[in-house]
Amino acid sequence: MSTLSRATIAQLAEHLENAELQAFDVTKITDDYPDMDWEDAYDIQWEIRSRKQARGTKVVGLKMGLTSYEKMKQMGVDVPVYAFLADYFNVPDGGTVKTAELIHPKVEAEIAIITSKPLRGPGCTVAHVLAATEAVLPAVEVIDSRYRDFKFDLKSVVADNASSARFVTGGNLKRVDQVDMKTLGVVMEINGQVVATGAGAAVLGHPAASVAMLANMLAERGEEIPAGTFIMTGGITAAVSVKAGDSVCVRYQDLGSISMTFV
Ligand code: 0L1
Ligand code: MG
Repeated sequence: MSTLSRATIAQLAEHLENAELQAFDVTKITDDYPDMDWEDAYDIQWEIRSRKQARGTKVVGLKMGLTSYEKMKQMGVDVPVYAFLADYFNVPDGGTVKTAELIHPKVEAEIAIITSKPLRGPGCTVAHVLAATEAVLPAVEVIDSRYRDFKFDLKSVVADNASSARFVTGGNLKRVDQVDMKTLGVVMEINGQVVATGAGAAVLGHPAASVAMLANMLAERGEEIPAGTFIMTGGITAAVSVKAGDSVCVRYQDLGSISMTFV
């Protein structure tokens, strides 16, 4: 049940989207709207999505966030969230990320999938996800909360499209039966130094569990995951801050590597 009026949802969506587009930080929106609920938070996120689509931006995928215990501990929260990926978030592998367009970027190593069939909850399980996975591929997310010093609560994060900002994908695409997503290892390097390591199981025990949760969360709004959807399943490690001049390379067991430079 929503608590905010349509006008307030529209105004908060504009406020947060402006912060994203113009790279300025804001205070968490629950400071002004302490009674807002989960439906309000997702209503604001979906309104941001509609604003972008009305301007011709394409939605090119979905993501889950806060799916690893390390990440939940880092941010002091305890429930995963979902968000959408816009076409202009995508940076080519080996490309540059412009820090002037961002506030305080951090990078996360993730495993992504592409679905072959629609997935609809409630009751979507790892088994359904594995049977509907066309391909597994690596992805690195650049998150950039619009909230000052990454100080937020979960509802504020959801409204802010779960800090989505940029992502890079590439590497080697594998069929689901060619990789074990659970034991798949990743090594993140910044300027040649290893800064984080992990395995797919960090993501809710299995990255496919994250996709199942996404289908079940979307079902609460009567939505499904369409066939052919690119989905980033969530950071395997805690997020690592980056600055202009940094080179990031993430090496994935069986899936190759992904790199980018921050300028
Ligand atoms: O992709 C993510 O895990 C982002 C979650 C949002 C919270 C954050 O900014 O860390
Ligand atoms: Mg992420």
